[in-house]
Amino acid sequence: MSEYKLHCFAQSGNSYKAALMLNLIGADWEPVGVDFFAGETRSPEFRGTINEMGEAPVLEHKGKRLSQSGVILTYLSRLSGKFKAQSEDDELEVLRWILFDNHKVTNFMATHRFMHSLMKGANPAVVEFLRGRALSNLKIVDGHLAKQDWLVGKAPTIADISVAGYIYYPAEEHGFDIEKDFPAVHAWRERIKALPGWKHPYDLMPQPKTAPQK
Ligand SMILES: N[C@@H](CCC(=O)N[C@@H](CS)C(=O)NCC(=O)O)C(=O)O
Repeated sequence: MSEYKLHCFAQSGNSYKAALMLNLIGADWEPVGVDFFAGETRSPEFRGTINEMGEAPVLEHKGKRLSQSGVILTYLSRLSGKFKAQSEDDELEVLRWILFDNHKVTNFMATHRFMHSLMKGANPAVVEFLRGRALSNLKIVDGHLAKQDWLVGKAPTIADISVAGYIYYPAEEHGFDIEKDFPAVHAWRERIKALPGWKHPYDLMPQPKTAPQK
């Protein structure tokens, strides 16, 4: 039996943050597939036994069950000593970027991608609004990364892993030309890709039993 179990599914960039971290630190882990498109995260069973918040990822380790990718990343970084901030000030910076990621970068990129390419019948005005929000937040990240190689300090941290959750999915899914419109984000995602243990989300996590509707 593996040391860590991660409840996740291939299309989930939030799950990817945790899966990628597990792979980058060389952890002994296995995925437990979540049938998201069949509504598993909304089921009473999932909410009652796996995560009351109704979300993937969920990490199981030594009797603990953790959700929220930022919490999982922090936990794995503490245990492994890897991808940590190098000072107390940088620790706050890491937290600042993880919160910004959850609220602004991932939130809008993921919701836009879902409505743009993974569900049927989305309202075009809503999709356009989400696209604008995602673009303006990516621009902020691009501006920061034009000045430095990593989001915080001089080495990769869990802040980078968090913000990178959705940037490796195919362009036709998220709808952005990252290489052309966000060159600093593109160069940074190539740096992350070069880290030992990096894998694409579709090679790291299981496809749900039920396919997206679109
Ligand atoms: N802030 C959470 C977000 C998790 C999240 O939204 N997960 C999505 C999949 S990417 C989910 O499970 N959504 C379930 C639902 O909306 O029913 C995290 O970082 O873990």
